[in-house]
Amino acid sequence: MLATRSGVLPLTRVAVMGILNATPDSFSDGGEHLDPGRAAMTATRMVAEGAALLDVGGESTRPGATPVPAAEERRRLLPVLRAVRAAVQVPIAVDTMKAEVAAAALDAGADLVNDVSAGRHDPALLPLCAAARVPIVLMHMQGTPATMQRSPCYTDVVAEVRAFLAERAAAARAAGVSPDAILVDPGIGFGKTTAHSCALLRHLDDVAALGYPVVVGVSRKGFLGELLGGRAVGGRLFATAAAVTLAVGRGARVVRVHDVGAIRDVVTVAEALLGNAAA
Ligand code: PMM
Repeated sequence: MLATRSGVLPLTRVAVMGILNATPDSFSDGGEHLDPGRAAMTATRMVAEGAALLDVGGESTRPGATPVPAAEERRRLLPVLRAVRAAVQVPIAVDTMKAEVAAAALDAGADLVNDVSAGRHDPALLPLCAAARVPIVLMHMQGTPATMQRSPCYTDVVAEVRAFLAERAAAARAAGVSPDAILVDPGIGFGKTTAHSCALLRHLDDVAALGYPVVVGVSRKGFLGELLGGRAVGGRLFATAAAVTLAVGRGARVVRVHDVGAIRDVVTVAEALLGNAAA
């Protein structure tokens, strides 16, 4: 169960998190949602299609992306966030590594923080989440978005990601974040080869065994394109569906996706096949 200011997500069923990037350069929806009115329309559609929560970000973390100053991130994010907040009632996560941006987003109506650096980029972020009593997603990444895909290297990717997430969850708790307010994410594609991403999905149950709800983001990602011989971003929906099905089978509780309607169906059927009680 995940308690937020905009309501409780039981997480007895897998929650679909709809992605809204208020960025000019995200790898798959870059530029689409910089306009607040358009973003609000997309948010409304995603909720109608079954999104239990949304993820709004103002800084692209695609491989090779250059960092965005906090002022620019706020300038992109806040008008979109306010419009989305006015349009929908589901919990909204703010996808940021910066405490300053997260604080402004929480003021503008965000309910939780999604930090791809797991609190390492900005030491003020975990204390902020603790003080504001908001949940946080802690994601694994090797390196930084600018460099992470140059030469990802692990001895045992599953054990290392799991140990990292355990350490970051302990850091969050030490900063005062409630254990019930922590989610973990193996960071598919963040400093990982295709083989690393596949191994993490295959052994996602090892990550789930940490005891925190697991968030997984596979939607339209590069490893799926590589598995399909270099398929472009727009042709990766069925690949996303396959990866989501496996992730649900291995214990994911939240799936972060662009194509909410299609993936909501995928999750519903996957849960029924698995015999998940509430499906
Ligand atoms: N992936 C992206 C951005 N933020 N956050 C979490 N928790 N997990 C992810 O896998 C993740 C993320 C990059 O994908 P996008 O450009 O489609 O947003």
